[in-house]
Amino acid sequence: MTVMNVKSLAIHLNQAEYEKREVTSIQAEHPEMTVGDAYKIQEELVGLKLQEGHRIIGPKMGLTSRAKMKQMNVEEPIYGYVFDYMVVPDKTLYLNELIHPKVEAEIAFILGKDIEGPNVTIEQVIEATEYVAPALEIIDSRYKDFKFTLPDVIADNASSSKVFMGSTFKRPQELELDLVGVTLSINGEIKELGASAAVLGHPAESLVLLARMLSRKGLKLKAGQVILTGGITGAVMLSDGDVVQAKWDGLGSIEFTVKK
Ligand code: OOG
Ligand code: MG
Repeated sequence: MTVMNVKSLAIHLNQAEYEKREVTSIQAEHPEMTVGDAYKIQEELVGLKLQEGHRIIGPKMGLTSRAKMKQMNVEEPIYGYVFDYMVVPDKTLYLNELIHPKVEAEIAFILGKDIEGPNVTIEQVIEATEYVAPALEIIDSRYKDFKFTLPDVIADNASSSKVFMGSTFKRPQELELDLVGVTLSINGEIKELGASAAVLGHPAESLVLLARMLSRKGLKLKAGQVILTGGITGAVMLSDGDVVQAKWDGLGSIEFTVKK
């Protein structure tokens, strides 16, 4: 894939996000696109957003649980970036700002120290983590019908769209971090449930893997970043009027309403 292709595809995906417009699979038009090309497109897209004045909250991991891999038909964890403008300040999600949003329950890590290198351990991740907190991620793939290949979804910033942060912050040592039960309900009915071990056996493992992936590019996880570790269960499609509530054992709950 040429440098020109990489630049124009990043602009294409960025515009699709801002115009809330579905696009066709890039892979379908560029069968040659590799995972490496896709991360180059993502990097370019992140650069565009930074130029526009947006700030990175942190990188995020995606497709870290079997439930997510199965649902999306993609077999490999990926990363993307969450920006300041994606954080929802109140308790309402507006559909007119989105294409076809889904919600997923996650555990966020807030770092007190940098994490760097290909061989960090879970213990080092926990030691570098100031707090863990619950988060509901809203993913909104820019691709038609939410269908994509692995390179497609990487190029599209791992479907990043919005985030609701919870208000319960715990020190990582205060919880059995792999045994956090979670339920995700819509209009009072449980749609998905699971335990945090669904994320690579332990959600801190998600940061181990992220640090490894970033280290290949000479990058690291930085103190102050808020890092989403990936959906514990499958994601749930949202419609007008939905009242969404998720509960995490030991980490409180998050609730929001979906409006047109
Ligand atoms: C890709 C993003 C996945 C997660 O937590 O697994 C993700 C997608 O499913 O569209 O954010
Ligand atoms: Mg996610």
